[in-house]
Amino acid sequence: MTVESTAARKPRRSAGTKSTAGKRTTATTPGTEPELVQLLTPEGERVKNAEYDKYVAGVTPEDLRGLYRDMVLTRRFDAEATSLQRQGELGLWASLLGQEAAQIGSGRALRDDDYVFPTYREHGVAWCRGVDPTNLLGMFRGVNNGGWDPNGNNFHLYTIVIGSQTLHATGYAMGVAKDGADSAVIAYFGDGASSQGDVAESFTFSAVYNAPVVFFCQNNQWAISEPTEKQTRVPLYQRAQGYGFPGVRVDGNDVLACLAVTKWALERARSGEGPTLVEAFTYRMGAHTTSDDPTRYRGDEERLAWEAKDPILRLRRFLEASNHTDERFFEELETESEALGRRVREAVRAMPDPDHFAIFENVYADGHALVDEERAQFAAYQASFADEEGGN
Ligand SMILES: Cc1ncc(C[n+]2csc(CCOP(=O)(O)OP(=O)(O)O)c2C)c(N)n1
Ligand SMILES: [Mg+2]
Repeated sequence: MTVESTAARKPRRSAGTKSTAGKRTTATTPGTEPELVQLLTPEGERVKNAEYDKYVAGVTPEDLRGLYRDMVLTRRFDAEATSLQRQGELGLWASLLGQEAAQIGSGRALRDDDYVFPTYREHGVAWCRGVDPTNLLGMFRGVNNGGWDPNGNNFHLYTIVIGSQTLHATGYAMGVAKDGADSAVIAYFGDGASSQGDVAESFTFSAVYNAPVVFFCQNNQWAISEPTEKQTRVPLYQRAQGYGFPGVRVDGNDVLACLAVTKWALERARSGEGPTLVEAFTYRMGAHTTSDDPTRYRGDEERLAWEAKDPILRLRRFLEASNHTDERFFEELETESEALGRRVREAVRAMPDPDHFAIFENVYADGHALVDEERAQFAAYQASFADEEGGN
């Protein structure tokens, strides 16, 4: 399976809108628009796809309800986290609003023994891996140094240094191959990260060493205030061609298509066919983080156009149209959502402040003179507040 040479330079907004139901989708012909794997239209209609249908052939109505539940609960958790930041309970929050299908579809394609290297926005994938959501909030509250044991759920700690986790994933995948295991590794990153040297290096290494890794790029159209056209002159998935592995663009707001394409890519990895680049074409519906104000650099029409392609709405339409569910399911889910919101809210407020000196204990195994000096300086700084209070 190959990706042919680059497509014409199209304006960003026209790209990625053309569905390829029933057609071979991984190749593009020069001069044509980038193609997009889609199994569910925004209206919730199931479209056939000769290449990818088989990867979701075993999906039952119960599985579909499960995917819907995952997306709804993830969105509810995310909204609660945004509110908690606004109430001063978290230092910062990076919302995944709009990216639920990309994360739940790819997250549910994974096996337990696969290993995930996320960015800082993969709350939906963390959910699929069984990481307790309150652990994510502890990190954004600044009361833990990461929040979970990466090996507990094969879900690495969040990485803020843009793109660096693709190298960690590649090295890990090379190790998996050396061990002779048939697990796969998946690295999440953004459209902005695709410009980083680390990502280019991981593409080269993974291709040359045939590493069992899936590069899952959520192209949410923005890297803080920079649009995707500032990152690339070709559709991102076509970058893979230059490295010698396949790339595919999937509708990132279609949970079924994300599930199918990721399963395909993981199977390639498991069977020794090496890396794959998946570009999930989606949209960051909220701010970059709670420190950002997107009204400074983008207009409402764009957001409204993407709201019409909402990932949760389209699956709901499909579930209703195919009689796979009833009103009770939605009501119960609403109750469950509210309970989740309450649980994380209470958990965050009850989190104890960490011991301020603990951070000095984890720098070197056997201590270090410089760290001792810094600890002493910090102790004096803290003591200065006590003096002030005493003096007043
Ligand atoms: C190496 C590095 N450079 C810059 C930053 C600052 N920074 C944080 S997020 C971000 C944009 C990332 O955009 P993208 O990769 O598209 O991911 P998204 O936030 O859209 O999910 C930047 C530049 C950083 N964290 N690390
Ligand atoms: Mg982005």
